[in-house]
Amino acid sequence: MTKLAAFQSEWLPKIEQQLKQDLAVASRDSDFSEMMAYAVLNGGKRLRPMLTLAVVVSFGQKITPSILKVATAVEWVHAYSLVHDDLPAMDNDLFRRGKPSVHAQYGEAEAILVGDALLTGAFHVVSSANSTDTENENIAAEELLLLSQMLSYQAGAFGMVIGQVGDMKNHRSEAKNDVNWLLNDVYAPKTAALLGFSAIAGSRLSHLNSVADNCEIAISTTNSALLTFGTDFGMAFQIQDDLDDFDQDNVEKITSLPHLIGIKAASEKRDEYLTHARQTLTDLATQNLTFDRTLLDDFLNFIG
Ligand code: GRG
Repeated sequence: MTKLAAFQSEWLPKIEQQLKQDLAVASRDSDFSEMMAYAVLNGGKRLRPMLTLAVVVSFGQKITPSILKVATAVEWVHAYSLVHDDLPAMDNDLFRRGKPSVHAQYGEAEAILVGDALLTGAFHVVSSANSTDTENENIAAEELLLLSQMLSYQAGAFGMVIGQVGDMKNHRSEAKNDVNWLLNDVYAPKTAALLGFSAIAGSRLSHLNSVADNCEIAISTTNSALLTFGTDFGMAFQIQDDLDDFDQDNVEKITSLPHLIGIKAASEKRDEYLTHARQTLTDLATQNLTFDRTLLDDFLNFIG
């Protein structure tokens, strides 16, 4: 069993439980809460919250109830993006994770509203992450504010949303369709930004109490290294997703990296991101004696 598999069997049920608990009271209307829960509790891998928690553990820190709650907020954002991405005006997908997509199940207007509520709800999750029964382990209010700011940056018009805008241009052939544009203006914001948030959130949450006995500049260097790690992981993850979906005969779908440069070159590009991410872990392990890279290495091995 890899370290990641053991970690997953311990933490996946806890992530699911946290999501379930928060979604049960997500709306004053129980039918609408049920729709929100349908969008989230349908078998996702929970890669993003798992990455946050894995980073915390890699720095030898304990996952407190507040940290677990913050880690799940990004899953609300991710779920909203999938609900809206499946809408007729976007990808028009009738199925998601093997079940009818939210608009197929409940209607288009409902799906728009479910997405809206999940996105706004994510910020409620972050801002109310502190648990009253573990007051001594609470996260400082300024830290929660900073994490909210980072999440909105990575999810919104500087991140995932603008990546989706790029993707739409791509489909309408308004885009330049060159490799750098696809990587930097579509893949990086659309997919890698949220994974970058997950990783830097884990780093920030691991260093909550260490400013006093560490140097602040070392902590901020570590935080940016984790942002880089999460972003590289996200880029490799997106390229792998494209390679898995690649269909040589489907000329309509000309918008992915393998279509632009072929399977071999796209695989090499994926490996470049993975190599860079491994180098980041090597640097972190050299600079930070408490850092154990094995769990994060397993995340990279999961891709290739
Ligand atoms: C609608 C604003 C807006 C954005 C949509 C995320 C996204 C942008 C679209 C989803 C389609 C897609 C192929 C995105 C690329 C990232 C990706 C591979 C998402 C799937 O993520 P997983 O594998 O999904 O983590 P699960 O189901 O495991 O949660």
